[in-house]
Amino acid sequence: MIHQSTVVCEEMGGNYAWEVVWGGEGRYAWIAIYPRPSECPDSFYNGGVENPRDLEFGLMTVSRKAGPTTAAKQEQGARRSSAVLITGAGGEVGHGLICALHGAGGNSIIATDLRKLEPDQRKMCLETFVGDVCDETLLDRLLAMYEITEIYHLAALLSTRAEFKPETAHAVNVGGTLNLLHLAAEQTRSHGRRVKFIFPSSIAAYGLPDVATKEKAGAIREDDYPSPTTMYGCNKQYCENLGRYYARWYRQLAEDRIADILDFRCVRYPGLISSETVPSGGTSDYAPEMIHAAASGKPYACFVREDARIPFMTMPEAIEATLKLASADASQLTRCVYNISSFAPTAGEIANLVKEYFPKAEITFQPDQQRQAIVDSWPADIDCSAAQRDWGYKPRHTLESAFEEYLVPNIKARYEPSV
Ligand code: AKB
Repeated sequence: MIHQSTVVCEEMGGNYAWEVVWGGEGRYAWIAIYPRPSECPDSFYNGGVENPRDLEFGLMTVSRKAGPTTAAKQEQGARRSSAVLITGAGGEVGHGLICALHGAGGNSIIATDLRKLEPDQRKMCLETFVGDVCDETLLDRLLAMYEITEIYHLAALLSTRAEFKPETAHAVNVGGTLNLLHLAAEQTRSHGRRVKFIFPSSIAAYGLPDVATKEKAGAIREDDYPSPTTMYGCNKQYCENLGRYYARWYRQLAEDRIADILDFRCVRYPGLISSETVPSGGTSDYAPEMIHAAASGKPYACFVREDARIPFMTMPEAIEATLKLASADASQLTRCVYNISSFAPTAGEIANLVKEYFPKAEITFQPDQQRQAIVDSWPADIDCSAAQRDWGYKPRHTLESAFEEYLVPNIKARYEPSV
């Protein structure tokens, strides 16, 4: 039996066409709510009502209730295919993650980004969506078609870019994450399997007050120095807490609360260096920029001092570690947030190695005081012992082996004309 009319949905703040799907269990029914009647997909359940007769009166108010009936669940499951969602998939990490998940087989990937993904990336996905994580209609469209079991929420404005548009950064970095956490929780509620939410945080979540403290602190632990000085860092720090809240305490006073509704796991990335892609918008970008400039025969003016030190790792290591955390046994995880990093060189040490491999490299140091101050507020090194203990994280490279085995061969192949 199908009804169509208009309801005001409290949590979605507007008028929507609706359809009733009888769950077949006494007075319980599911309603489906769509943005516009013309866009009604086949299956899109948003909530339940205890007395379906109430729905026969056209304009009314509903709010989300307990999980779907068995019959509704079966009907829904039969119509939507399950998928892993990657947001911000067009960025550096997304690029590597799509390849790795696709390569591992068995993953149906759906991906979103502000821009259309490259054709080779699109081929590895079941479907790709161009749009903003702040756009709830986009997220609703995804849910109309897919049952999401795992989310890698990568979309973010990085530390340098965020300082030019802090409010926009907040809207994307926090608002977008909130949307995705809500989506994940509602997915668990709808299909009954706890959604895994993998969130990349950053060393930007730390804030050391001055260079002397930074030097003295050495390798710091996850809970040390939690007062970031950048909008991006504040956003990451807060979203780590939001993730923890959704995982453990979401709607803690509601009668129909589902305990531990999300499986939220987070890594704090150091600066990342890829041989495939050149980053933009970050403050740790000087390391990859220096190497790519040298390989492509361009001079490079480094925007931090020679003695500036922060932790780094290669992109393949970051992807490998992210997937390792994602597949770790939940019972072994003693925390939500983990440091990971492989080496912690100064900018001068990176430049010296670049010059060994590319003797013609022209590298100068022309520090930008503001960007330098951001790097000075980030730790010189981080302690990864929690990740090692709980899920077996192990760095693969030293700075030297990263150059010798990964960066130099791949970057040379990328920039040197093939003969
Ligand atoms: C940035 O520089 O903003 C990022 C980061 C360290 O998270 N690469």
